[in-house]
Amino acid sequence: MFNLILFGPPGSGKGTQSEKLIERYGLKHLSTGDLLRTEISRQTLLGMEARKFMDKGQLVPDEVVIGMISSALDNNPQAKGFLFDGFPRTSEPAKALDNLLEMKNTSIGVMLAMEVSGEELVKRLVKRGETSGRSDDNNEQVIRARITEYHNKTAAVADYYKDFGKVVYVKGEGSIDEIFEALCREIDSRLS
Ligand code: B4P
Repeated sequence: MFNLILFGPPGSGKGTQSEKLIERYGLKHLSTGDLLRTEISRQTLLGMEARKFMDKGQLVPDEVVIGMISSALDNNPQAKGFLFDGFPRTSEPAKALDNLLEMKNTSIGVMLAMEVSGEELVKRLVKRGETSGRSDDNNEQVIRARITEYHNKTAAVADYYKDFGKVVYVKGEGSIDEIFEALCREIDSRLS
């Protein structure tokens, strides 16, 4: 089993690259953003609670996302590996994820961290907001709050994996295909 984390600030291209990576490597895609948006569209209690945070550009509480990921792992016993997109975003879920994977006799193979400048992130998300219908994309103040939240709370998650020698930084600016090939080179060097 090969598990990887695609890491980076909001708008760095995690969702975009995940779609291509799961196709090439046959991994199961677990995007906490997508899982939360599904809960919101179904108007579940979890979704209603999550929405209060997401609409302000804040992170959803740890226990909510840990519970969601735990169920997703249990619901996919046949997976060849998992691609975690947008999870973990704080250190507590990072430790919880390690424990959950250990129970399945597996672990994180690599964290691929995409680096994109702040102004490019805002530009991409404002543009996506013109068509996405996402309430967290259609207001520049909320977009900037998400980026601040990333620097204050999420960026440190890379330090946690750095201690295990598992972090690789990849430039997240350039064409989608160029970035994809750079990510694949890193994965291939760990699979061979
Ligand atoms: P997410 O859904 O995870 O999404 P994201 O960070 O906004 O975007 P992503 O990096 O996937 O960018 P994308 O490929 O779409 O999070 C949304 C919210 O959910 C969070 O703010 C938080 O509230 C909550 N949440 C999610 N997970 C959580 C967790 N674990 N814990 C707590 N809360 C959580 O790309 C963005 C745009 O750029 C697209 O329009 C794309 O077309 C464009 N783009 C991509 N690559 C490009 C390139 N190379 N050049 C130009 N444009 C590019």
